[in-house]
Amino acid sequence: MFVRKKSINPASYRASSDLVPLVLAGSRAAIARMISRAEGEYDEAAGALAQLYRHAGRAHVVGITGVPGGGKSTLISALIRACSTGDNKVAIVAVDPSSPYSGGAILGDRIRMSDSAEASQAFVRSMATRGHLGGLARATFQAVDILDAAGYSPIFIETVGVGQDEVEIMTAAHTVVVLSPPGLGDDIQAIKAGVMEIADIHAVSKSDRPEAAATATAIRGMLALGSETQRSSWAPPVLTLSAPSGAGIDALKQAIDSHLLHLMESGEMVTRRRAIARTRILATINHLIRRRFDDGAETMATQLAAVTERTSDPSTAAEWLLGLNRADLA
Ligand SMILES: Nc1nc2c(ncn2[C@@H]2O[C@H](COP(=O)(O)OP(=O)(O)O)[C@@H](O)[C@H]2O)c(=O)[nH]1
Ligand SMILES: [Mg+2]
Repeated sequence: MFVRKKSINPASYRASSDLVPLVLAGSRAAIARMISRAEGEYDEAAGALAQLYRHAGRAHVVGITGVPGGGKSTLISALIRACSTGDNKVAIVAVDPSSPYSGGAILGDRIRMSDSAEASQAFVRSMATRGHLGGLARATFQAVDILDAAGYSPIFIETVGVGQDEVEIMTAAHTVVVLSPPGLGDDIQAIKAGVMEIADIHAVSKSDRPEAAATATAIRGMLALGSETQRSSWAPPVLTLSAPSGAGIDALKQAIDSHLLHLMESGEMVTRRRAIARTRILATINHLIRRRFDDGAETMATQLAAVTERTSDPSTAAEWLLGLNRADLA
């Protein structure tokens, strides 16, 4: 059922199980290799990933989402500097294909320019967003596990808040920051439909621009409308910031820390961990099923033809492919 996506050079290949102790010891090279194997869906890596999952669970996972160009990458660069204190090892997983982190190089330069030795130790990884069949969320979660097991915390995940995978990825974060640039106007409604309700913290970027205050007010107004249906005792704050000047960065860091404290003290962390586990199991089921019924699969090809020609229908075809009969579905 599993197809190995990449060929492996046996001479230089190090078994994934041998990488596990190296990842746990914090080897950057081993971490990078493990993430590539998760991304490439190497069958051989499955056992090692399962082991690493069991070692993970200590990191604070912070999702940062919002429209492209909103300032997420710039903000994360500033947050890394703010979070890289003492023994903290900070990591970033960028799922935004337009992100200037590509390969980590650009962000690495920005961080190096910051003259902070700790910040230059941050681990930056961009996930390949092409060629995944519902597997992007899964590979991203696994990358977070690997970094978590290696002792990184906080781990920031950057996604553009569109697409099902991106929203799904955010549901696996402990704290979600939705970043909105100023002057979105009616677009606020568009964001609201997608990611607004998953925000634990709202931030308006580019507060150096005059429209920033009005955007913050619009978001506060929207939150006030929805506050009656709020499920948590946490009221999402609305902050404004300007990452290049550093204005508002400390306040955002404090809000992120307060949210973690709130999750721990209120007991909501338990429910959230359960919700994350659920999302991950369902994402894996989705991924495995889609892989099994890839267009190339012969059984799928037959059903595709029948449904296209209307000699069958989508429900009958799906049930047949899953090996279900009507009685199972009752
Ligand atoms: N004026 C201003 N520009 C900003 C600010 N933050 C980011 N930018 C600019 O906005 C553009 C997009 O930023 P980027 O971080 O790549 O956005 P992303 O697509 O959300 O990751 C870049 O040209 C940044 O330099 C800010 O606080 N003020
Ligand atoms: Mg970006």
